[in-house]
Formats: sequence, structure tokens, C-alpha cells
Amino acid sequence: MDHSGGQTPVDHRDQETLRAHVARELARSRQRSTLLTDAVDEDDLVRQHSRLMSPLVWDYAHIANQEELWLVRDVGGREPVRSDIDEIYDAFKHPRSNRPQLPLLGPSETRRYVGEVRDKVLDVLDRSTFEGSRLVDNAFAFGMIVQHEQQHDETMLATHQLRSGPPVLHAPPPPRAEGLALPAEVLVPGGGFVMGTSTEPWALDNERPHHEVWVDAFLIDTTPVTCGAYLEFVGAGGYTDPRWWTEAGWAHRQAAELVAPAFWDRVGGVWLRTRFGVVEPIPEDEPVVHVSFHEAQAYATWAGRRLPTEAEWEKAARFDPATGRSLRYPWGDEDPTPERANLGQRHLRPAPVGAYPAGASPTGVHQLIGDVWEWTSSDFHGYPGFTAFPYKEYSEVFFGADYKVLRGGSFGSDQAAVRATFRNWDYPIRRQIFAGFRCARDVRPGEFD
Ligand code: AVJ
Ligand code: FE
Repeated sequence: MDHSGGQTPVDHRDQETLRAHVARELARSRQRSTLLTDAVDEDDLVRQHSRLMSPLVWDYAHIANQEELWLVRDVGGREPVRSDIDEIYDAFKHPRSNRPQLPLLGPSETRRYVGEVRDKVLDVLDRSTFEGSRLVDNAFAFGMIVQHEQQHDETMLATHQLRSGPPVLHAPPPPRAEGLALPAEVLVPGGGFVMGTSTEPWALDNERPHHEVWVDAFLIDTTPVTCGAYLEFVGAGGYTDPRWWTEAGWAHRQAAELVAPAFWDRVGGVWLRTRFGVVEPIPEDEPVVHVSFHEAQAYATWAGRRLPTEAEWEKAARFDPATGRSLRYPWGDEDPTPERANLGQRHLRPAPVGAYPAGASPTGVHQLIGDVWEWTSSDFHGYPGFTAFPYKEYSEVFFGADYKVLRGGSFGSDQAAVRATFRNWDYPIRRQIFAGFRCARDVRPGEFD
């Protein structure tokens, strides 16, 4: 079995290639952050749109503060730009709900700070040799900061979804489905496979190290569960029957009075949804989005199925039975393209199922990357041999049974922060994130004999 866990995306022998790659990625991330913050007026930037979220202006300055901490001060060894504000933008010091009360930098001060930090970072980048410590080898710290900004861009997109008022974000629709008759589910053969990676240069600590995992044969949905299928669950009284829910799930359903995915409303007997300020009919062929883990789990039980484990999801996403190798992405080792996956906020919605045949995995599973984050049944834990790097607060402090793992990224995730090994996590009640799911099941005795 090949334990390489995939090839490296950039040629690290060529410092200038790497430097140019980092510069492009930094610029691309900043373009998105700028768009998300320029789309609204100043009052909107400092306002709290939901107690679940920070004001947009907090995210923006926090992006720059992390960039300053790691790249200006740590990697660059430079004087602080603004050490007086570290505390305000430390995510662990203040819960999101309290952030509007902090003495935050205002919109123009934030923009000035963001720009000043970036200028210094580009200077640090110009002088870096990308070797000599684990932090700078392969430009890891730069890659970590690119991913951090992109993660907050997705968080800011979720804030946009929670704000009220007319639409301010616009994007073309995703590709249509190709009309291929896809099987409902596919078989993933049993056996060992390599999970995680030790070689992907910008993989974060929780994706490491690679290790072999045994997975029994299982079946998994070819595509994520659609709004149309989910409507059947809603129509069949799925939200009023405790049989489908776990004890914790039912208690939450009751307390939160859940009756349908977030942002769905029943108007005159018809379900509509609100998406970035647009009210529209439920698109039956699109993956359902804005469901909690509990809702995903209840749907799966109602359908006589279950959620995949995290290991099953990753095996479906990257195991190539022909070679026994684990790929970087379902389609192979090459980076994502617009033909392979719905990523990067290029479209502000999931694409219909079947829209990305070029993104299918070797076992025939579609749309694993992009469209919607997919809930798995697994708690968030470190892999065998895990070591926190470069800080415990990225992953380690979240390990345990409080969080469920999500995989694959959404239409709101950037390709810099998504790969087949990438791990996201959240509370099982959360549904402002762009999360959906697909179902799996065990092989029935004698089914494939
Ligand atoms: C990996 C998405 C759970 O947003 O809380 C951002 C990413 N970590 N800043 C989050 C993150 C620090 C994290 N998630
Ligand atoms: Fe952060």
C-alpha cells in the first residue's frame, strides 16, 4: 500500500515559484474578504446580525490580527503593528455574542490596519527562504494564514446569510445537472486505506499524521441528500416523531421548535427558502443545506439508513481500488477546477446533484468536495500520533464528544481550505453553517455474495 498520501501541490525546490504562489493566494483571499465587507454599509459592518456570529468588522480585523501574530511577529521577527488590540481579537477571550460590546476598531480603522499588516507581510514574504523551521518550511505559516482568512470568509458569508434586507451579494448560478442516470448508492469495498496525510504541505495539524484504517464494506449515497428528498421527510411528519431522533436530538428539536431546515418558511401551504436575501421556491434537485447534525441523523434513521463515519467518508472520497492509493481529491491529485467542484463562493448556492461528473471519486461518489459540508457520525478527535501545531487552540482544545466532524467543504469554502483530508467540526445543533449530508448503510448479509 502506498503511504504517500498524495503528491505535493507546489514545487518546493523552487523558492520563487512558492513565493509567487503564496502571493497569489494571499491576494485571492483578500479580494474575497474585501468583497464581503465592502458589500454592506458601515452600520451593517459593526452590527450584530445574529448572536451566533461576530460583527463583520470583528472578523476582518481578527483576520489581520492573526496575520500579524504569525507572519509579522513570529515568522518576520518584526515589531508589533498594534499589540494593544490583541486581546479584543482573541477568539478565546470573548464569545461571539459579546463581541459587539468590545471597543472594536471602526470600519476605516480596520481597513487601515488590515492594509498595514499586509504590506509588512509581503515584505516578510519577499525575504523568506521557506526553510529552517517547521513554521516556515514549505511556507506552512503563510498557507495556514491563507486558510485562516478563507475560513473566516466562509464565516462572514454565513453572517451575510443571517442578515436581513435586500440582497447585496450576487453570483451566477452553478452548472446544471448533466442528466446522467446515477445509481442512488455505490459500494465502497472493505479493507484498509490511508486516512489523513503526512505530506500535504499546508495540511493542518488535525489532518496528520497519515495512518492506516480498516473500514468494512459499506454503501454510500452517490450524491448528497436533496431538498426534494428532505421535503418528503418533512411532509411525512419527520419533525413530530421522536422515533427518528436521538434523545439529545429530540430534546433540541423540542426546545428550538425545529420544523424544517433553517431559512425555510411555509407560505400559503408551500415551502420557500431565503438565500442571501432572495426568497425562492425550494430547489428539489439541490443538496439540502442549513440542517443540524440532529436533523441529518433523524432523516437518515427515517430513511432506514445512517450517517457515514468520518473514516467511511474519507475512504469514499479518496481511496482508489485500482491502485490501493489515497488521492488528494476524489478526482485525483490535481487541484480543484470549476469543472470539478462548486467551491470559492463562485456560486452562492449548492449545485443540483449530478452537476459535477468530473469531480466523481474512483468508486463513483459525486460532489464530495464543495456544494455542502457533510455531517458525519464521528466525534472530533486527534488521529493516532497527533501533535498540536503550531498552536493548541486551532484543533486540540476542541477534541471530544461535544463536536461532530463535517467533511468536504461547501460552495462557500475556498479551495485553499478544502481537500479530501480536511476536517471541520461544529456543535451538533448548529445550522447557520452551509451543512448538509449524505447517508450510508452496512452491506446486508448475502447482498453481494
Ligand atoms: C475549523 C471552521 C471550526 O471557524 O471556528 C477560524 C476555523 N479557527 N479561526 C472556526 C478557525 C480559528 C474554525 N473551524
Ligand atoms: Fe479565527
